[in-house]
Amino acid sequence: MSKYYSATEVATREYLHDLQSERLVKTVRSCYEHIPFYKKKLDEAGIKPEDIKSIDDITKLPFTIKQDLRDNYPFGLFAVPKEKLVRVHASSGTTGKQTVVGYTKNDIDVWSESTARALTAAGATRSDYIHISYGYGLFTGGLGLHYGAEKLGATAIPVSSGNTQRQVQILKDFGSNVLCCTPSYALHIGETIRQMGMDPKELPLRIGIFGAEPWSEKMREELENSLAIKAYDIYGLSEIAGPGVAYECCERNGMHVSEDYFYPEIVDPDTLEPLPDGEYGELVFTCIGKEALPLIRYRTRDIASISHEKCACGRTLVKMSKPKGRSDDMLIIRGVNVFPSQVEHVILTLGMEPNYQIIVDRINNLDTMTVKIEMSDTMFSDSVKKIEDSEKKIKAAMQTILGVSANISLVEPKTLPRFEGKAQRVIDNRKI
Ligand code: DLL
Repeated sequence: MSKYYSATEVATREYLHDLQSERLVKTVRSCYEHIPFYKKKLDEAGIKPEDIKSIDDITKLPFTIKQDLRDNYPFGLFAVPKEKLVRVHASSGTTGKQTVVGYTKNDIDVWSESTARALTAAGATRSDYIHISYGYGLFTGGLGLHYGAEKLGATAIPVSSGNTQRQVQILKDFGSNVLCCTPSYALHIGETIRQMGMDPKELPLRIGIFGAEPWSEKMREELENSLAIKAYDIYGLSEIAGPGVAYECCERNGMHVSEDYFYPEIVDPDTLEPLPDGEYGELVFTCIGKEALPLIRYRTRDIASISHEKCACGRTLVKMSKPKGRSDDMLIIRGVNVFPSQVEHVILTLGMEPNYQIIVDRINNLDTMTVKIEMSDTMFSDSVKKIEDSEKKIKAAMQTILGVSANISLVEPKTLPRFEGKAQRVIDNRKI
């Protein structure tokens, strides 16, 4: 059995360049002819579809932002008539209107191929049972992985999220080999397995495919120990397709982007100028193989870098780093930029439990950050003095690594919320 799902994953860079060029030309023409929003935008920028001759011309094109989808809510950016749509999804979003995305039959094929690539890259095969605990519904996680599992020829187990004890029972009884869910939910599943008196090593589970929210390398160790598996990252966003836009291979040092369908760029979030390989900036995608919603230079707000370095797995597709956060999730505490993922890194490096919450306030015009961290059962039985010493140690590490001081509060085991979908780790009271 091949360790690649499709030949394009190992195609030459020249082949990819030609394919991307051909697809970009076609996409821009379609956007201009079928989407009034893009016709207006290109006219205003003084660009005609004929000006785009190859993928190298992409930087001539204007950007698209989430507000554009909201302004054209719900179906205003679709390039195809309603009859050609076979599915819609929507992103939850914490503020404002939902963003609605649509797919033709071909779009579903493209997307399923991307998730089938992700599953294969993580080592799943058609003889595996794939337990999918991402939510099914308007969220793209559940159905995205589901179609990929079926396309691969594996057996999809569409459990969706919730009722964690039942999830564990199914993992055991059905003998699931691959678990797909958010990393925070995976932690909760691990905890529940032990609470139910089982040993994760006795389950046939080998692979975890975790995404939809940022997670650190330290969290990977935590998850691999907790569930006795190998954990792989998967990235995606509904506006571009859903999960599978990028995925980790056996090397697990970056995610291959399905750039034959989703062309990535990194730009400086302030100047919008393209940044070279290795530099962190805002990730931007252009859909070059999609019919219903072919977004041009969509600004994801995710902060990442890309690299064209040769990957030992043999795939030639460009790799993106784990996103270190979103430009809109970045906290500015007394002028210092702090990403929740850095806080997570400090906590896990010091061997603390992976359940934490960050609370930001403004008291007397001064920003304050409190990090609540759950203690393990053993730590909870320590003396007050020992617990206070640990708080001091974490506080000092936060100061050194983040460059800003934080109040640390160690709380009783199992008192912080658990999450079934995306974790909400930050409570920013300054916005209220
Ligand atoms: O979260 C799609 C998805 C489902 C991806 C299942 C992976 C697995 P949205 O709800 O539109 O779509 O949210 C997209 O989630 O812009 C990132 O900020 C974040 N995100 C997704 N995957 C990752 C990841 C789905 N692996 C937004 N690491 C994106 C970090 C991620 N952040």
